[in-house]
Amino acid sequence: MPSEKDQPILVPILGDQLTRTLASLRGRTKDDTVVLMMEVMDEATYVKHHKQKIVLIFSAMRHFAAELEDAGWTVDYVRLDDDGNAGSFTGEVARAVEEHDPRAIHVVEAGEWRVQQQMEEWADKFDCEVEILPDDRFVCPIAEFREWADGREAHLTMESFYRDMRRKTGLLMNEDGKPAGGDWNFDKDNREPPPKDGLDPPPRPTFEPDDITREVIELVEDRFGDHFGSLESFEWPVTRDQAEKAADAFLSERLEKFGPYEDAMVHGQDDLYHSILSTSLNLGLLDPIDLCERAEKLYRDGKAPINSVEGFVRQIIGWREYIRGFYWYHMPHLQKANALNAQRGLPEFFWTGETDMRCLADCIRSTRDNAHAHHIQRLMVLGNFCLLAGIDPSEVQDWYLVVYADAYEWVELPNVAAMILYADGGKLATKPYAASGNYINKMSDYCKECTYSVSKKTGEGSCPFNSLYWHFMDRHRDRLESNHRVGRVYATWDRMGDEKKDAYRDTAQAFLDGLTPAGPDYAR
Ligand code: FAD
Ligand code: DLZ
Ligand code: SF4
Repeated sequence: MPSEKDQPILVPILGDQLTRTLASLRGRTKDDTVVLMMEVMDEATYVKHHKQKIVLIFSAMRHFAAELEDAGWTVDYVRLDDDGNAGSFTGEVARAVEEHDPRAIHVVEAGEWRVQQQMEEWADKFDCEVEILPDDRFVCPIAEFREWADGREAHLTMESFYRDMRRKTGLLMNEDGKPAGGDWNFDKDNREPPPKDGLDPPPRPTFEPDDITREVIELVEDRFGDHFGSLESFEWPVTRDQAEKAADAFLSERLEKFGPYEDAMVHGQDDLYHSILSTSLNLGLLDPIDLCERAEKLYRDGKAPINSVEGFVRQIIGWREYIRGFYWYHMPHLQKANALNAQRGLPEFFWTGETDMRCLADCIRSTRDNAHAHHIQRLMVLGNFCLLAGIDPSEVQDWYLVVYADAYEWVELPNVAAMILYADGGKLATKPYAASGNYINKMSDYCKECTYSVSKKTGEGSCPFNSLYWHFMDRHRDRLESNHRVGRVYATWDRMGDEKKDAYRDTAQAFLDGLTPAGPDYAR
């Protein structure tokens, strides 16, 4: 029997915990620690993730393990195809406990509720102490959000949370305690449509697959060839150095115009001025506060305007933190929320991209080719469609979790269930993000070459968003009419004659009846 002194601490590091300063590594000595990293079938298949997402996670994990080993850590790295791979986190921790006989397991809490449930069983399952540490890579600990949210459940507005995070971090705060630039929020300066002569953003840096990534690409083609998405090109940053290069390029080349064109959409231009840093942030390759401080410095040095810098900081210490807090506050019931009783199956074109609706086709193409679409495409094209068409939240949740390389349930689920589908009944959004074709036409160049006519409201060839919008408003009148932010829409509806109303209802119904549902096999 080895003495306790000889027994190591086992430190499992999950696929989205690739941070050298992770709480479970800090303060540990290399000679009495075994790091455990696990590629497991359960995680690769609980939904059929986009192929690029699996390549990204496995490749980033393998690079991170190599970095740790180079730095002198002992890493027990389990590859997907290793003999005896138990296929699950708990199964692999059990094998590691057997092999290394640790005196304790130190692990950082999981990003996802599902995985956290497994972790919480480890103390009973294994004959050693198990310590689950808070994930302090976020600004707002889960317990702090709970305290903030308790008692104000009906008014969990992002804006008041965001101001608290500004005060807490000191980001964009002046010495007198007032917000930099004289305002907390420059949202009104974040809504420029694309100019008529187009936009010309510098391309983001791309990263050629090295030997490690190429090996993973082969594995994924071989084992997950039937999953959604293209692997024709794979350009994601998979190491901290690459992620830093991507961040440098964003801050120096695209941040300036990030603010004004945050909500713009242009056919075939997939990135515009967005940072495309969510995959690196969520894997732990970039530190969110460091990124915000660098953006703030550019503002303080007069190199970037306040509407861009504030907009970017708001997305990260506002939305990203708020969404995470909201997830843990409302789990597990958020998964089943369906306040609008939406029952329709997800249309098959979400997987094939085969639709004449040019806006949707472009967003789905970008999603398939890049495992990415930018925020306003996810919200106001894809999300708006699912809301208006009444697609079952569980099918929409699966789709978003599968298709985006940055998708983990903690960030995907609140955005889908609460932000786009209003399935939580309005705890997150004060009103549904419902819009007709007008909005898409104003903020993009999609409509000018679409088969459908955005200016035609009903009947053959009319933009489906136009009739779906009124169909949605009409069928949810009971719930929405009393909402003061929506109520006046019904005054417009009531002014329409019966014939016009019926034309909207009939056009939308015919469109909905013509949709082919995808069925379950694409996602699970
Ligand atoms: P930028 O536009 O450059 O924004 C900067 C950063 O802010 C992002 O990298 C991200 O970390 C953060 N951010 C911005 N908006 C949000 C938000 N609403 N929630 C959380 N963080 C935000 N983001 C994910 O990381 N994973 C997801 O699975 C995901 N699913 C989404 C689903 C829907 C329906 C919607 C509407 C949004 C979703 N988002 C998700 C948020 C957002 O669309 C992406 O973070 C963003 O498009 C990533 O691209 P970017 O890095 O260029 O972001
Ligand atoms: C998404 C994913 C995939 C595809 N594969 C793994 C894996 O093999 N090993 C791993 O550690 N993590 C993986 N992940 C991420 C997890 O599913 C999960 O999202 C995070 O651990 C957050 O709880
Ligand atoms: Fe989309 Fe309608 Fe515009 Fe076509 S006309 S691109 S369907 S909003």
